[in-house]
Amino acid sequence: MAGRSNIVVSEPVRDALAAGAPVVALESTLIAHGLPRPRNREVALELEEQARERGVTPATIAVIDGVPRVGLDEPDLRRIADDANVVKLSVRDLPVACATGWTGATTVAATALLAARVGIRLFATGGLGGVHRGAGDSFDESADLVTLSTTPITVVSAGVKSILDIAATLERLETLGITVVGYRTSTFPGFYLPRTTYDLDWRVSDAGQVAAAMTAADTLGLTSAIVVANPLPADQALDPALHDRVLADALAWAEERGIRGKAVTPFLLETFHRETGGASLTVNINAVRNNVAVAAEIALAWATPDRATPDRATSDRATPDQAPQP
Ligand code: PSU
Ligand code: MN
Repeated sequence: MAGRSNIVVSEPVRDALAAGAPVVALESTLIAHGLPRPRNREVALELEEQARERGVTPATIAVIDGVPRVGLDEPDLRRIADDANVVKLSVRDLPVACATGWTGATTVAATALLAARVGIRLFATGGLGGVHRGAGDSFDESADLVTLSTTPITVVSAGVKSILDIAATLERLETLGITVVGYRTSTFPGFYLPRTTYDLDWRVSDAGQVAAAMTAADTLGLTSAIVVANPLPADQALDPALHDRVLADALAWAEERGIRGKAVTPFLLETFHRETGGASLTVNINAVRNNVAVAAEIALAWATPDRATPDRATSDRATPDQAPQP
């Protein structure tokens, strides 16, 4: 089986990386287990197209027949979207999937790891995994967090979904040394809703500032991720009353049915899509699209040879959000 676990980089992605051209990684669990078929396949293709239209090479990542692939061709992308046997792979699953020739979709954790291994610096997703409600008893915290603490990649997400314990997730991001910046916001976004009640320490006003922070992180020798929290525009949000009702039901049903482990997140997402009559699905897709747009902007800024350095960015500094002075 030697060689099975070598990461295979598609030709367009390899060429872009070799040329220093902008590349954005895309995850496949969101396609296989986060969105319903057949809409998921259209979204997978649309997201790639959206990156290309901006002059950025998309690299959707998955494990196909035991081979970790960075950049999927269309048949593989379709397979990830259409095939109900595609499993959900976090980092700890990768060795076994590779050894046994399995096909699976990669979570934020596994996608970030594979992307960083081949030198990709930008990654767009929907929402990160995080600390689940009741984690004090269940210990259910996504491996996304711990992987991002040791993976040098910039992840654009619309925050985390309210299915999680948002406050605990933010605390863990802090403990794990993961940099978090609000993209044109000082408030952590709530995925379906543009804002939560949680303030962020840092806000950035453009893609160049994120690229400058990446440069600074490299200079400092940091090997942790930067999370760019990118809120959905207010007019695209889910109705808050509908959101609250469905959230309460979804959490109660997960508990009643004893849903555990890696099944929890897909169960909650599917329940949301069904119980909102598809409204949460539209919001979800819009959020991912927004994140691809911002990740593409940052990738372009990062690939520009004269990108802002931390020194040169001083005229337009990222602003620490300070408590009002007495
Ligand atoms: N959160 C979402 N949508 C998703 C996921 C998370 O809003 O599709 C997916 C991502 O792939 C993420 C994974 O990495 O679920 C986290 O799963 P778990 O909670 O089992 O670690
Ligand atoms: Mn979990």
